[in-house]
Amino acid sequence: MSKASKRNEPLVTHIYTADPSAHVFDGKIYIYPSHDLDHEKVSNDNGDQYDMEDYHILSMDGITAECVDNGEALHVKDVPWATSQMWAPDAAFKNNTYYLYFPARDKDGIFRIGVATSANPAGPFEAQPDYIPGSYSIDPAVLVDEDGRAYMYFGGLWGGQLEKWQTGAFNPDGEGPAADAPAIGPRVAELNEDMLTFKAAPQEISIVDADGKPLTAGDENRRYFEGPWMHKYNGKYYLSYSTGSTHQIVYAIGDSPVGPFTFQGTILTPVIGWTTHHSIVEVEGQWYLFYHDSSLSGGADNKRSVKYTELHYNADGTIRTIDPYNN
Ligand code: FUB
Repeated sequence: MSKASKRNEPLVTHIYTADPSAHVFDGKIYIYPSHDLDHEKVSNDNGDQYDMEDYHILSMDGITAECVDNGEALHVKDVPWATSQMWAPDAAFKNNTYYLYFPARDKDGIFRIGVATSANPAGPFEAQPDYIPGSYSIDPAVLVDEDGRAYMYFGGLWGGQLEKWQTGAFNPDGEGPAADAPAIGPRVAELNEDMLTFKAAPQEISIVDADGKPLTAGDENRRYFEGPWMHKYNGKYYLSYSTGSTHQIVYAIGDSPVGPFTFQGTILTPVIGWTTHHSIVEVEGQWYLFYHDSSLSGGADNKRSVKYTELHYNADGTIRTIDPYNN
């Protein structure tokens, strides 16, 4: 007998899942999560505890339908350039092909972003022999815009190594800016028609306050940390992301897919566990937030579970803040 999926409850309980990127492909909901392993690893600011090896893609025939685990879709051993830490992925559809984008450490321990392809949204996926040239850091999220142009948003501080790329080259000793200096922004790169390569070097995105001033590195309640997501609503571009150390999902709005974006407010208040990561998708006219927390594992940071809840806009296009334990 199939089990109905419910708001704010783990979508699957037989494995731990995190970092959900949800899409509707061919009328069905597909969720591309990280697959947290049920093992003990040293926990530190470098993210060594997130020692994932493969991806399992989840799918649902409708928002209340049973959530199905489609099995292993890609394993690190089948990615020629990658060695470890298969972190938050995303997927896109174009050229009659499904593309799975994922970060992992290369042979030098540097995070890069790879692509794997499939004719089936649930996989299995076949990895390209090398990572995307010019890619770095973590947490890719891809928007295929209404005009067919595709953009990848990515980047993460601390374990995600974004501080080490401020000059455009990898500096293993790179540190974040001073608290009163502009914060490091996420990156955006337009993808070529092949969806496998960048059109040009990634650009840093500017996130500004209501007065047009860049958010500062010390403004930890608002500045970018990791986990970007891009969606469009009423012709505007909504960039949402995690603030990491202050554990919120927040958002900023812009008129162009590459920004600048003006900070708006909080979408999701802190969840159980250190990380918070999300995606936003419209299913049959209703918007949903997919997110994760560590409730199922009793709070273990590296054993998370994917959930969803409804997301609502106000008449002015702002998003109503969600308290995941009281909605
Ligand atoms: O799952 C590993 C990392 O934790 C992700 O890449 C981050 O966004 C955070 O959720």
